[in-house]
Amino acid sequence: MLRIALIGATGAVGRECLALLDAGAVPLAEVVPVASARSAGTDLAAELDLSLPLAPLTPLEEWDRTGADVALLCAGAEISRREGERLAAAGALVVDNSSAFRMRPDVPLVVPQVNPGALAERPGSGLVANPNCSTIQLVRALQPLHKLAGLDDVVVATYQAASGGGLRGLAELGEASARMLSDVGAPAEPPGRFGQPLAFNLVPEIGLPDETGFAHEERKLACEPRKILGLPELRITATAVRVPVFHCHCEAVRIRVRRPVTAAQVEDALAATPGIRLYRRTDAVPYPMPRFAAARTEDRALVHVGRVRVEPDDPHGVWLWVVADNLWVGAASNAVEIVELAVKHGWLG
Ligand code: 11C
Repeated sequence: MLRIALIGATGAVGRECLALLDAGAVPLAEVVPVASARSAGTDLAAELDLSLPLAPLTPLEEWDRTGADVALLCAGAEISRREGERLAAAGALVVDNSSAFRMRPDVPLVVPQVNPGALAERPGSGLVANPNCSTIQLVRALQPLHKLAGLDDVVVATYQAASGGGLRGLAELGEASARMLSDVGAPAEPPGRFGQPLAFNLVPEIGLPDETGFAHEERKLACEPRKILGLPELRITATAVRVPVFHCHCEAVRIRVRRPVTAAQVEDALAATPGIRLYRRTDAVPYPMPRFAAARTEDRALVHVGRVRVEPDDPHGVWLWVVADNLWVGAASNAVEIVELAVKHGWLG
């Protein structure tokens, strides 16, 4: 029976983690929700209708940090950098949802459906990193193609939902959309969570650009899949765009594979992969869309893939359209599945 500390419990991903733990993902002695003092008074049990053994919401500033078997960090990279190693030193297995430790060689970066072997042993660092949301759905769709024909080169354009910017991002999109619908000529809202107004707009920069011009989200999409897939030489590049959609990230992916393939072979490989729902051109709903990929609990657990095409003049050129719930597949369920794997390996008492 585990004692889990959940840091960032009142945020968008923290709430999804609580829902998954409440559904019985792992045996629980207690979940200690931790958040900043700003969240004082939030009644998570009532708001989320939880029946798991939940301690009172504890302010981060007052939390004693001892006694947790697992610390789930969902409060952003700054807090992860401050708390992660300290919690690991206190004996917790730290599952970190931020970008703080992902590329460190002593920290496994894990998508349980893709590289569970990275967790064959408990890491000496005590840290396990959860990848970026847009990375997780991408590698889950890429892996069957890699097995089928070998990956050579990947180009991805993302269409990322407001929920990637947390509860504040969702609220900003909702409020600005309502304002514009009631007054189309209203002046643009000041830049908020997304750096630019998002309602009825597209923002082609997620995170800060570096000196090459690639934004932080694009750099994560280039680095993390190489580590997860164990392909350090893989050529992969991205353009990341924020779109005025509440939930689910979408990706248009162009993959150059090493051996020639047909669309039917690619579809069959994807259809045979657990956790992927394939949409064929002949299906009643012929492609996945963000409004529907998060509609029901069973949809939220899947990576939805459609628009499978092989270029008529190049049997190595494959295109996919990949949609997934970024808060669920892309964050909370991946983190909780890492904890499940640790339990299975007998690391947690
Ligand atoms: C977004 N992908 O949609 C980001 C959110 O590195 O875990 C998650 C950031 C991360 O804005």
